[in-house]
Amino acid sequence: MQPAEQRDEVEMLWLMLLIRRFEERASQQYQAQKIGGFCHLYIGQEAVVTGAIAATRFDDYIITAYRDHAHALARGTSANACMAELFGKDTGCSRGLGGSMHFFDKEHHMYGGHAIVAAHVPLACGLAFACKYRSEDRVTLCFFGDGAINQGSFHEALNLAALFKLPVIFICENNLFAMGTSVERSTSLKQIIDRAEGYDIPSCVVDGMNFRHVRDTLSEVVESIRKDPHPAFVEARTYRYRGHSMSDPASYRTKEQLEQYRLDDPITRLRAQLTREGKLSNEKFDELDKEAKQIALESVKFAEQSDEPPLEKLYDYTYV
Ligand SMILES: Cc1ncc(C[n+]2csc(CCOP(=O)(O)OP(=O)(O)O)c2C)c(N)n1
Repeated sequence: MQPAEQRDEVEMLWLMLLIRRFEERASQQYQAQKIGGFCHLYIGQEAVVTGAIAATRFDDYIITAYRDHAHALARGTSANACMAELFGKDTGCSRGLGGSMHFFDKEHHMYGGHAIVAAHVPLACGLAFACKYRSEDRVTLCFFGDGAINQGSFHEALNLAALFKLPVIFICENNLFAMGTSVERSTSLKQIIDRAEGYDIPSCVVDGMNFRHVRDTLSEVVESIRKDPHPAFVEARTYRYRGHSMSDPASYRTKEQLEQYRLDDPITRLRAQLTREGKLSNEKFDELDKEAKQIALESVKFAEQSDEPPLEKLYDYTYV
């Protein structure tokens, strides 16, 4: 268990690189038809999950929607177990039975990976309720997209979280689109955080392209929750560079908008900050990037060489 302040920023930059290089490889393998089903990439949004992880302890719970590769990697699930899951192999973090949208790793307190929009928000309340019931000072981080905030389960969950004063942080990763629908077309509010105000839940907005801003803001939120359990809501303004999923050409947005966000890239930004402060040389950056690329490449080899789940296990995790 490492408190946030002790997490080295260079280590967190490396984590962002690992996430990016892993997903670039995943994209390549998807195109080569090694990965079946859906595959949603997080590229562009890396500062949100890494900032949140840097603000919390290892034993805090984390739960998210289907854009989940980064959350597992950030939490410490190995790239091998993640890539093997994408390949549907027995060595995957969900034993090859979950695929891209259902990463799960109890050992690292990562509770999924959920495909149904907003269905995991009440589950986050369950995790937080368990912590409060057991008098543990753990915080639950619940990530979801802007598309989730108009779902019934989201509202029911926020209401209960407020009533029961649950130690949960609802983190809306607002990447401006829910599939091809822009947030202005789907949400009646001008300010997403007003959703939280409706339930008397304190809220704030963070620059989701800026690792330090996410980490520092969330650190304060986490500290206040540990002292006195209560829910909080954070809107992280971010952007995904790729389409909604691998099969989406993203024709609903302009090239100019994409380029504008690329200029604000979270990896480039943290690299520049660290370089300016004399904490990172170009050589060190290249070394970190090379290592991240190597881990991603080796994860593909690992996944290729792993066995598929045996046929007799097909119904092992099926609930009727
Ligand atoms: C209840 C439900 N309705 C519809 C879908 C189909 N669907 C999959 S992703 C998605 C958009 C969600 O967008 P958002 O929550 O903003 O997350 P993002 O993809 O931007 O990360 C929809 C409508 C679903 N999975 N679940």
